[in-house]
Amino acid sequence: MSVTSRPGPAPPGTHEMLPGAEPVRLLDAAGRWVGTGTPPDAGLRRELYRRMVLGRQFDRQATALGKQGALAVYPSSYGQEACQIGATMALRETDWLFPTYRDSVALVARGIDPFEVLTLMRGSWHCGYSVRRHRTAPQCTPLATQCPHAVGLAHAARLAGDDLVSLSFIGDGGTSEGDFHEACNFAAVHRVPTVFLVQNNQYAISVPLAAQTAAPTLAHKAIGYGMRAALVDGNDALAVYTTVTEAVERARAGGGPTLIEALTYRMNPHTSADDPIRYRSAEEVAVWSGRDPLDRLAAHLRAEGLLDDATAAAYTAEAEALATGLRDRMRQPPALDPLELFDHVYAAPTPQLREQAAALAARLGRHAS
Ligand SMILES: Cc1ncc(C[n+]2csc(CCOP(=O)(O)OP(=O)(O)O)c2C)c(N)n1
Ligand SMILES: [Mg+2]
Repeated sequence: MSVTSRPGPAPPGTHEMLPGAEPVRLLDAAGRWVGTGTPPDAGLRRELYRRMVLGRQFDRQATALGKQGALAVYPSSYGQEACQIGATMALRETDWLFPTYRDSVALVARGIDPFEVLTLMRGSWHCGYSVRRHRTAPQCTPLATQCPHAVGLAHAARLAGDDLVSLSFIGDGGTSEGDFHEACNFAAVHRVPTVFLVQNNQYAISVPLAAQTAAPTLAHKAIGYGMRAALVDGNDALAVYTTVTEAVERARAGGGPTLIEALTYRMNPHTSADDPIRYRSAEEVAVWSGRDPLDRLAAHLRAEGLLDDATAAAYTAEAEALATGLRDRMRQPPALDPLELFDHVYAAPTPQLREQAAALAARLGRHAS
């Protein structure tokens, strides 16, 4: 079937391929509803907040475990909870999520066991959870490689008649990669039911956005591919949830992909191995700590009578129990066999890999398999 003859909603007009002049914002800095329509369902807003409280505590605990040496590395989600959880909650269970190393909190919000989420960070070659059961790909460390995977899976599913949408997370730095370009182009040409969510946290390790792109915003890149664009306040959980939901449901209805840029900030170092004092100012960090996504949603819920002290205390207690349980289970060192590193690289190992495996085995005082 030719691309142009495909049935379904009309392709986007040029104006829809450009982001608005201002990011979509539904809650102002004090948490007041400033949207034009009605806010999402009250139960959903509360659940969003609950998962953000759990996510933040998970992130705190994982950061501490990283400092204690229980994790090889941990890239924190602190400050990006509205992006990760708002977007994840816009998906159905049957949809697929393609996360990066940054997105552990999204995985917890998706219902994956927090202990399993950290398996990769403990040095295992396996991501720890069942990818198929959770419809969540392993967290990708090679930048942007998750994007063609997400596009390919959604394209194949549509050809097979399966009703699903894929969502890939990507960082601002990742948008400079060839894989991102190829994924966007293919998705737009074939009107693949997929959504790209760029978490623009302003830095790619020490590289600021201004050194990453000359585009007015990352969302402007959408027009180059012919897909819809949206720019959203990434610290406004309701704005992220609503924008991603619209994009996901449009993709499901045959309306093609959307590129969403969420403006946010990484409050912690890039990973436990980074020193951000060398490349960003305390003043800048202070400005963003005044824009905390949990504080904003909590203020909104309290003003609307959707959150009282008892409920807030129950969420905190649940989050602390999650962290304690995680810490306890982390006491056991992971059962890792360094030689497994070579097992799944190719179906038939190359001579070079066999040589490397033999060298490692010799160092370990063992025979290579
Ligand atoms: C293909 C590739 N090149 C380089 C790296 C090294 N690297 C790891 S994280 C990172 C920065 C990515 O920044 P961004 O996409 O903005 O994501 P963030 O870490 O800010 O969430 C780089 C360059 C990598 N992992 N993969
Ligand atoms: Mg970044």
